Amino acid sequence: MTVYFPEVKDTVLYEGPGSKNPLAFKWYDRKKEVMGKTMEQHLRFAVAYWHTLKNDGGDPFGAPAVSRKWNEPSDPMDRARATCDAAFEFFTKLSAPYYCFHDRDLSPEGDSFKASCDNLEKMVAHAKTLQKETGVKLLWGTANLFSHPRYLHGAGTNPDFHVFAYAAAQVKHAIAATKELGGENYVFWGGREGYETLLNTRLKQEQEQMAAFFHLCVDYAKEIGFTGQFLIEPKPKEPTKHQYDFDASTVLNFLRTYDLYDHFKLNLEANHATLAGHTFEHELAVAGAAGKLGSIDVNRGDLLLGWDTDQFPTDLYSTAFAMLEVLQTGGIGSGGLNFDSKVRRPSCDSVDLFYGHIGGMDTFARGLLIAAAIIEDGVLEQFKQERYSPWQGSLPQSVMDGQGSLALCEKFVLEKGEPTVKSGRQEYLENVINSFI
Ligand code: XUL
Ligand code: CO
Repeated sequence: MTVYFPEVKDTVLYEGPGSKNPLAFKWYDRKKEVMGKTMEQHLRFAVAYWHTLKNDGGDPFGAPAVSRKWNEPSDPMDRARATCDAAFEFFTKLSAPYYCFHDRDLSPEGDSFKASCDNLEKMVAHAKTLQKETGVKLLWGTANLFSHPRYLHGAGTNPDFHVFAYAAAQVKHAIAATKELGGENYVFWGGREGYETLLNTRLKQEQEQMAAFFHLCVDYAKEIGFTGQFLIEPKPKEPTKHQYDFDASTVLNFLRTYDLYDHFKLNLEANHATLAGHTFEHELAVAGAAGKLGSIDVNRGDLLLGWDTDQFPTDLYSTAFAMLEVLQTGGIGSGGLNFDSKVRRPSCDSVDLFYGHIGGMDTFARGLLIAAAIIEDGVLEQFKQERYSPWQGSLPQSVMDGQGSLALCEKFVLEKGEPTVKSGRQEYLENVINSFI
């Protein structure tokens, strides 16, 4: 059997914060209990097949820069099988419990639609065998409806019904593949579902088409008995200038408008949040408040660069704030933390893939510990309780219950006079957070 990562001899293990071993976890101790669940149960890490196995290091200015042993076979299906074998060796050595894939990462596009479907079916069978052998599970599957030139005007939002139908047919197979592999969720990221210029675009029609597309998917999942959670992944721009799934609020509004609300939750990505001008935790909080926090793509952007750099998460503040939202929402259910992250182009060795994931897993494990300590201490909750305590009176309650009136508020003000201005104590609270980090 070919070994694709000979530089990593054994499974990466937890050795504790004092370890100097770069191929060991310093914080991710998967069986450690935190607030009643193990770290593994809280974090549900997944490896992204596309970045980890398929990223060739090419960028708009340069050729593919990494050579991977699994890319050596010249026949596309042999290459796909070697890639899948390498993938499962990687997942196992990293002790990652889950992975995520697009249909076209797992299997190559064929000469016809039918040939592409046959390729996918063969690779699903291959992956299924490896899942059984290793115990690694599928967090979510998705369809790549954005790379092939046929989708250059979008998939579900395409002005040509022929392309819409092609995308629908492709997604049918991707959902079936996800079901076959026991996928716990299915993700829709609207790759080119947006527009470049209104000069050639019927915005309302495109959004209605997208909704119709989702309804077809909901019907199909019901028809075949796929019970995994459907997720939409918001992103404000890139590849199109205006993406219809701009951010969490926009997607929730879209789902309500088109009678799709009950069928979807959200998959929030850190770097997409920052591209939308939000913090990651803002997007998680918006989804959490609506009961729609489904899953998370963990990465980070670079605040000096305006695009989706998909870097591995290394910022403790960001992971602690993210895990605070996750814990306060009661967890992510069938979702997980998918590393939609890639190593930088100059990190051209296969072992760099391990360093990226180990760092990301440790940073989130530490973020979890910090968030749990803050919650257990109760300092933020006590502060908020005090801050909102004026809402506990009988008039505020009746306002909340829809029984108030402007006249009753006026009466209240006439009795109470001028409100006392109170500090939000932001700097104090930031100092408190630092004492946990
Ligand atoms: C693109 C992105 C995707 C989705 C899955 O920015 O994040 O990789 O996660 O299609
Ligand atoms: Co993503």
